[in-house]
Amino acid sequence: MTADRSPASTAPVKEGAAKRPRWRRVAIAGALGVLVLAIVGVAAFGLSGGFDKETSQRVSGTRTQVVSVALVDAVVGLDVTPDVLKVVRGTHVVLNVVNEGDEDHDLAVDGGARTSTLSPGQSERLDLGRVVDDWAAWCTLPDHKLAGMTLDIQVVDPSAALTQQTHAI
Ligand SMILES: [Cu+2]
Repeated sequence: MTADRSPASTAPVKEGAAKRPRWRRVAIAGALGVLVLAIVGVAAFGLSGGFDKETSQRVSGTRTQVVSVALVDAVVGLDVTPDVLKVVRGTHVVLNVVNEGDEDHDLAVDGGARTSTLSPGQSERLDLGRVVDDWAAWCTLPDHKLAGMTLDIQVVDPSAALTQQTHAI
């Protein structure tokens, strides 16, 4: 009983009382740190397009090139895959537009062909003819373009390496 009243036993109580605010400061700092990391993480995630990867595809050839274009919404968010289609000047391109999403989408080429509104699973081909100009294409459903449902069609000139490749074939 007397041992409990000794200074030695009261000292840890004081120490504990002094430690409490420090523990709280550490906890608050830790929580803030986690919050900052979470915000930075979400921002980076958003800037990088979420789960979506910026995909680019290049097509060329003397014959008509059929390019699969996926309209997606689940998991990755509203997107068109590929995001960028590089077409070697003069290549005849047909887009095989497939709605792989869970809601209606379409694809309209600026001043050109456009698909009808496609239900999930539906597809439609768009014949772009011989591509000699850059074109933008997007989903015309409300806010879908803004949310990232765009396809950039860029005309590129054949590189030496590609010409070699064509000769090899
Ligand atoms: Cu859409």
